[in-house]
Amino acid sequence: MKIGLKAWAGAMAGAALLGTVSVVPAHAAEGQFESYINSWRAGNESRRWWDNNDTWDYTGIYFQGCEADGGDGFNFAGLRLWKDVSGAPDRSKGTRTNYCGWVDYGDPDDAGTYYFALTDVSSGTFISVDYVKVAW
Ligand SMILES: [Ca+2]
Repeated sequence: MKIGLKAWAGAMAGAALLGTVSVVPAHAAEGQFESYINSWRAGNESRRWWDNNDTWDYTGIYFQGCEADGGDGFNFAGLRLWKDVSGAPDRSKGTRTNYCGWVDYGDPDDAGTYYFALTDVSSGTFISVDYVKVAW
């Protein structure tokens, strides 16, 4: 009986760890950078990054410490992932709604230069984010 309880406790600890991983990938992704956002409005674009597609890592964007100038404060931000294609229209890799946390776009499985753009501000016109982490 004691062995059974220990096994259960171990399984719960594992579940708790998995819960943490699903919020922010804890393992080393193929690449990542940390930044912040100061007074962005819809249409603003992030810095570019190169994804060599060496791994199956999801591309994700993490926000922490979010503010908006609307009366309701920060509700959410629409974020579109783009592949920068020279000499042709950039390729959309999907839009996600970030509620001041982690959003992911799966694995683009497509080497190239990427960036994200703010498509929608739910409250007001400008948003600021104290801590931004992008991983791919
Ligand atoms: Ca990949």
